[in-house]
Amino acid sequence: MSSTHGPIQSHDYQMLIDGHWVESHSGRRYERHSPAHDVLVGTYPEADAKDVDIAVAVARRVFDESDWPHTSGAERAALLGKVSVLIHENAEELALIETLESGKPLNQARDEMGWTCAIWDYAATLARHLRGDAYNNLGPDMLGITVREPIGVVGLITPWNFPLLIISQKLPFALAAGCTCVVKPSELTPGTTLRLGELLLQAGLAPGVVNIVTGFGDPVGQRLCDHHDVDMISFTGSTRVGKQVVAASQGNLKKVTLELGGKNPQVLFPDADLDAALDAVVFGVYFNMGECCNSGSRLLIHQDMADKFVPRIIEHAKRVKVGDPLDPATKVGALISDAHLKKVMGYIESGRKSAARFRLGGNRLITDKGRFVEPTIIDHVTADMPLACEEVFGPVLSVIRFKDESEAAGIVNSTMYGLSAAVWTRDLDRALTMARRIHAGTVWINTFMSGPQELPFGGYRQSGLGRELGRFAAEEYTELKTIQLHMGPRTSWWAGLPR
Ligand code: TXE
Repeated sequence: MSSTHGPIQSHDYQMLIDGHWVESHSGRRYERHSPAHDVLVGTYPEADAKDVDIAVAVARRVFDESDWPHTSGAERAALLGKVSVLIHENAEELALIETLESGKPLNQARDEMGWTCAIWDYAATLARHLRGDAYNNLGPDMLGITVREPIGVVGLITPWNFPLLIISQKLPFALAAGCTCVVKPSELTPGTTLRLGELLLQAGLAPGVVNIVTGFGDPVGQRLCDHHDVDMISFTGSTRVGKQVVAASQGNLKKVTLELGGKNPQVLFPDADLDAALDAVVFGVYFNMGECCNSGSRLLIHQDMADKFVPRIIEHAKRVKVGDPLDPATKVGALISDAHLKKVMGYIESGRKSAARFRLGGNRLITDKGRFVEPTIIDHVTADMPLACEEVFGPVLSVIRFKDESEAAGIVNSTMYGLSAAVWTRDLDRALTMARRIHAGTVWINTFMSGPQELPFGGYRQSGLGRELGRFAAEEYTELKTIQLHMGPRTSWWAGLPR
């Protein structure tokens, strides 16, 4: 098949274990077809538990026996910086792989490459600043020191919606800390993670520090989570699987960090800059086809403005071009898979059976290939409906009306999630009061989904555990050790006891 971008080519990948590109031990492979074009775009080794065991054994040996965990922060920073340069140099190829495997617009994938480089650069700065502390206030004969040590072997499990960006929210920080890693990308989108493996070796990373195993959630991800030689799992994906990861971690009480789903509201008051809010509402819900943990899938709008403002949103949303992700004008590409399309359409159908009103879209686009859903706006959704409290992960906006701040805060906090939210108002008191009442890891005021690397990211409640990015991001991958130094004669245990 050919497209506006030329013929689409498939690539046969191998997995990375101990610096070698290998097949799975069974020799089995699986295929990926572009969800937008229905053509073969990649084949990959289909690993199982035995392949995971081999990769973990390598990561364990390299952590326990090699120099890697003891390299200086400066050396690790230099390596991370080189990787950033290599991602930049290969950005066009990486963006194309992402688009073909995921269905996301190519122009957006190109932007993501820039954001990815910025994360690797930021992690490089943290590598040089990881440090402990000293306690000089423990009395004349005692000095206390704390040191940060890499936690050990880390399993990194990633989803399909932002394959390279999400592994880059984990891997450079684990490397900054001196860990060794076994990476398991989503079975749907492993291409850029495997290409990243090549770039890591090209940048000079020692064999076995990063190993990449391709295959399905169970057995590959499951085995990684069960494994007693893995010291930590960092997982991004569904809340359902996040809970399985926590359950599996009990075997050896490994550390777990989780970045899970969200049902993120944008709360709109009449005094807001409405032009800015309009753009952010449409961007917030349709960006990456709505397949985004931060997707602004709920619009909470003040009842006094709803009847006038919702039609403006509809007009704006009608301009969002849906279709071939290789077309530079496309803003909404294909959904990731048939199963996911079914899930999204299921939520849309649940809306049709309710008292909610469809204002835009609500259908699968009729195309001869691919899986596309119209930008959809459903009005008069109420807080009890699945459309108001469950993660649709598609281009579907649920509009909920509220009468005052208290009611808005109650609706915002009424789901099991707590990832992010936005508040739109020019009233500073109202903005800060709302920001403090909202149970979410990030609250944007008068903007949406902006994420500088300096700011931590993660969820309250069932949206996750722990934080990514920010100045503590590398510390997540460390243990804190206390060292106590005693000076001079030590008081004997026997002193003062009757003889
Ligand atoms: O996620 P899964 P899926 C949400 C979104 C979406 C839903 C399902 O609502 O519709 O999750 O998506 C691996 N042990 N998010 O099915 O299954 C799997 O192979 C260990 C939100 O893709 O959670 C993949 O690598 N790992 C999210 C990763 O987990 C297992 C992004 C995520 O897959 C496993 C994606 C197991 N037992 C979906 N089973 C976000 N936070 O952005 C699967 N995996």
